[in-house]
Amino acid sequence: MRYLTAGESHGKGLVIIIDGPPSGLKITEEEITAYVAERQKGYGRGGRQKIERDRAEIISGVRFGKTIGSPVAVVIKNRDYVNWEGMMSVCPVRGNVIELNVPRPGHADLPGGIKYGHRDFRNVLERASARETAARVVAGAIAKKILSEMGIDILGYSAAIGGIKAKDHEGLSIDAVRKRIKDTDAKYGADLRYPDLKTAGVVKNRIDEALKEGDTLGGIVRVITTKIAPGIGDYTQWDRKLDAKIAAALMSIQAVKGVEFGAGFSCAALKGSAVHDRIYYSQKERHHRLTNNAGGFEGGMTNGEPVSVMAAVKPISTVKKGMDSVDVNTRKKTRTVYERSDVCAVPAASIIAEAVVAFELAREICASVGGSEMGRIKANYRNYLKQAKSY
Ligand code: EPS
Repeated sequence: MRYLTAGESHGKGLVIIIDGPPSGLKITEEEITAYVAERQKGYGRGGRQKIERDRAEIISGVRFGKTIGSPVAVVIKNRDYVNWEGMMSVCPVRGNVIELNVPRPGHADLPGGIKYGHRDFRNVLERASARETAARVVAGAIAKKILSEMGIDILGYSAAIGGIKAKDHEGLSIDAVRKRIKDTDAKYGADLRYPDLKTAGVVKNRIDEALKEGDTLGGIVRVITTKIAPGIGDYTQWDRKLDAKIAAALMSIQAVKGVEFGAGFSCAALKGSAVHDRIYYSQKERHHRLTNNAGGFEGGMTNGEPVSVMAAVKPISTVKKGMDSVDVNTRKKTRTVYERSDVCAVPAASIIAEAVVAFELAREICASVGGSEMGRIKANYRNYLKQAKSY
């Protein structure tokens, strides 16, 4: 399984082609749309999400509610396109175009302009925009269904926003984290996807402050799963390591600047005996661990424990109060231009992270146990799990 996306943020829409999905997977436009709509939420989003009502239209690969094994193509139309037709037209006739010649620090503008020879940075920013992730979440919707067929649950959430870290969530089960998020969001009337009632109020205030100051905030997103069969991924070649593929998928999300598994960077300061997850055996649980500093991976393979991975999301680079930059035509020092943007997109990033991790896991499990049809993959996975348990 693999996918490619296309589409500009203010163009006609987004397209995704998921190549090589298993056949026999039940999936509907409504299910994909519901997941894609989750990504649109999040306290701190800007005016754009009031315009868009992302709806997934399946173009191919699904018949009578089930995948048939051929590529699944999905389109999400941009409702905002009607306001941008003149600026974004595909026709050779130029509308009344206001060029953007001042690159924003932190965005793809300057290196993208140099690479593709554009001085109007709209040609870069339209594709570099995180709007593209709506399409990637479609792939995540399909991957999540595959995982659920195998009894694997996955959750992405905000572990920190604007420097405030959620407390005591690391050891909780997926269901317990979900409950905390629900309680927090209900209490504060805000979609923060943040599992700490005590500090959620401070987070909300911090987003409000950043909005008033014309600034932006980042944070940390965390993705956790239930237990996965050991040995998915491979240690025998560098590009077969599943944790590396997951890290690459997370790094490819707009604004992500760091990835860590389990205890991650904090391991570097500890002694080996304090880091490595001791191995135990019992008749009921077979080989198992009582800690998960490895984040579910050893040697690039799942080790039978839940996957636990975090990604650092930098603050959005479209800053309302402006930043120092240079007009690439006049070469004069100036301030960046502000059109519109989000103040904080960490809750949305947690859905995107969940989606891309789900895709890497589903792809690897399908390839690992073999089979092009969902029933066979499910049976193969169950059989593999049984063998791994009896090892
Ligand atoms: C983005 C800028 C904003 C965000 C956008 C990502 O869009 P606009 O310029 O239209 O206000 O809202 O994200 C989305 C549209 C989305 O659906 O997530 C950027 O520059 O990356």
